[in-house]
Amino acid sequence: MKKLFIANLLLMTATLANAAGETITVYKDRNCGCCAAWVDHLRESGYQVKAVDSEDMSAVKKRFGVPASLQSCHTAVIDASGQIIEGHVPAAAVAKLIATPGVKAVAVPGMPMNSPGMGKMDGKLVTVEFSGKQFSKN
Ligand SMILES: [Cu+2]
Repeated sequence: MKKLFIANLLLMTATLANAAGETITVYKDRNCGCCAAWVDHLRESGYQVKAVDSEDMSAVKKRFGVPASLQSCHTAVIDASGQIIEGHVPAAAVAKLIATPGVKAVAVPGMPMNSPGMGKMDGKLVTVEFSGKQFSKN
């Protein structure tokens, strides 16, 4: 029993350490203030972020296959896994995504005021998979 507990603890520590070291590339318009605020949120949460200013965000969304109904301001890619993050997805949902390799892409559509980079979180922010299925609530 105790052994199992320690094994779980080690696994958790490894997962957290992994998440913290992860590099994420964020594509955004240079004039997008809430995109920059989301980049800060990721950095504060321990991610390495490479922010790339793009002149043509609709081309970026096309390239990564973001469904029109789920689009937001910025589009990001977890470098190691190629998983895609559309919009103001909270760091907790990003960590869950990294821990769930079977899910290829998640989104917070639009620019909800209860999302990081937009406003104060209230525990009701829903992150969805590109299929539309709920992935996380933060
Ligand atoms: Cu935004």
